[in-house]
Amino acid sequence: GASVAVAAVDLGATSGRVMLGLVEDGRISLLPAHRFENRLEQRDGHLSWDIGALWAEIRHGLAQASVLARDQGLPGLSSIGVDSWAVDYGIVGPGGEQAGEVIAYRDHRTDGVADALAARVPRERQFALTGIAQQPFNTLYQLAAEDRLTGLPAGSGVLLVPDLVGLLLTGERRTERTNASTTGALLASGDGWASELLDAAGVDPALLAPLIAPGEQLGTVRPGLARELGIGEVPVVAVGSHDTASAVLAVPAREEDAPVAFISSGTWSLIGLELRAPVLDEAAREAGFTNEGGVDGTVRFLKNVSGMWLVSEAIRQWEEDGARVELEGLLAAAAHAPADRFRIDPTDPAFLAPGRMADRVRAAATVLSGDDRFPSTPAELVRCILESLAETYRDELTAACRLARAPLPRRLHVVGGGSLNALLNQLTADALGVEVVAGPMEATALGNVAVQARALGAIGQEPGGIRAVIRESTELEVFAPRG
Ligand code: LRH
Repeated sequence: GASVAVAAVDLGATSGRVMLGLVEDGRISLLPAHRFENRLEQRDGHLSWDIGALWAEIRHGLAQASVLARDQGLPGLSSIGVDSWAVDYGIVGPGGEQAGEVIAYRDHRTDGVADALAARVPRERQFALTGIAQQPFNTLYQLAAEDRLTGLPAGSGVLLVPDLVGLLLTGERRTERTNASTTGALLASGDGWASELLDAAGVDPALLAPLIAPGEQLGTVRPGLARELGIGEVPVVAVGSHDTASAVLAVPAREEDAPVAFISSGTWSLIGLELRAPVLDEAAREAGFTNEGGVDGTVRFLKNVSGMWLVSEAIRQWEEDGARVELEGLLAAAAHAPADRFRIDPTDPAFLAPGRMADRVRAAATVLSGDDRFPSTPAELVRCILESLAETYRDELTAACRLARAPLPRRLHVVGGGSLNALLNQLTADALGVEVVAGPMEATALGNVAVQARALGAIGQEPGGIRAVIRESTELEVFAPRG
């Protein structure tokens, strides 16, 4: 039997899952305990997440994971870790009760806020302090747009989504470091908050919970909840609670591949390099790069590119209009659509908001060749999106290497759900002229499990130890550049 079993709760923008991770003989296997949908909803006048519904799914998933662990002949779960998409937060009252909706980062409330804040703290200064790209949805700008912080009772707080789940599980309040970096208010050194920025945004630092690092124990599952779920008072361990931090930890690279080039491909495509130190110069800021905090003090120097969001939102439009569309068929058709006819810029913030995405992509497309004025069929539109993504990957990875003064890597690792997109992988290999290594697709859950397993002693502490286990645990597909 396996030596330890842990549960990874992984919440994405379109779906969530609770996975059972079994760790034995230097390998991890993942068993899905529960999968569920997640979606943006208009609530109280804002695009929001249904945290109540997610919490119900998480509870169900943890109970299931514990049953699965016992089915494997194990005593139950040895620990639990939680990750989710970055930047969003909930407000909690003194007793830990949720105060109002968790507003989603694609909501319009931050329109113009980054510019207003830049009038108080120049953009150059913000970047020099934090190393974080000034995207409209950074927590700092969401907090600056927040009208619910004044008049809160003493003892209230603000918690990022995975930390909010951690509070619900344990009653403890902490801010996990990797996700804290995405707020745009953490010092690039990681040594605490940039109080100058919190001041400028009108945020009382007392609202923020103390930091916790991946591998540290947050607490244990509250007794009443443990009984309800039948899981025991299991430890909850901080992991790379930013999904991208967990995903990049699970890139199956070798130590000698440094700096590791990656795309974490999901709703977003996060493309860049894993570095030892941030790149804080003006050229990096001007190019729109960010320095996110990783597990074990690594830095992800990357660019946010709209990824499968463009495709999934276009599909949502076609379905609203009564068509029946399914991704696999669409990709097969796109593979046969004529090449190099249309382009868009998938880094354009105009694609941030939801709604009528097929129309918006069509209107934004520039014509490279052919007589058509815009992509007309779904296959042409998807081909336009994927070719544009591949070209953007080439440009952004090249830029990342130039800015970090690193050579172009010999291979590019693509992890996450988007790594299943063979057409995109091949287009990427062709555009870059380097090998694309695809997988694992459940990188985020694997990274989450791996940090817990290491904290439990089931994975060694040596550098590269986690990645060696990941390489043993996954099947990869390699795409060689053509032409
Ligand atoms: C991906 C992700 C990404 C962030 C965005 C808000 O899920 O966490 O790293 O930039 O969501």
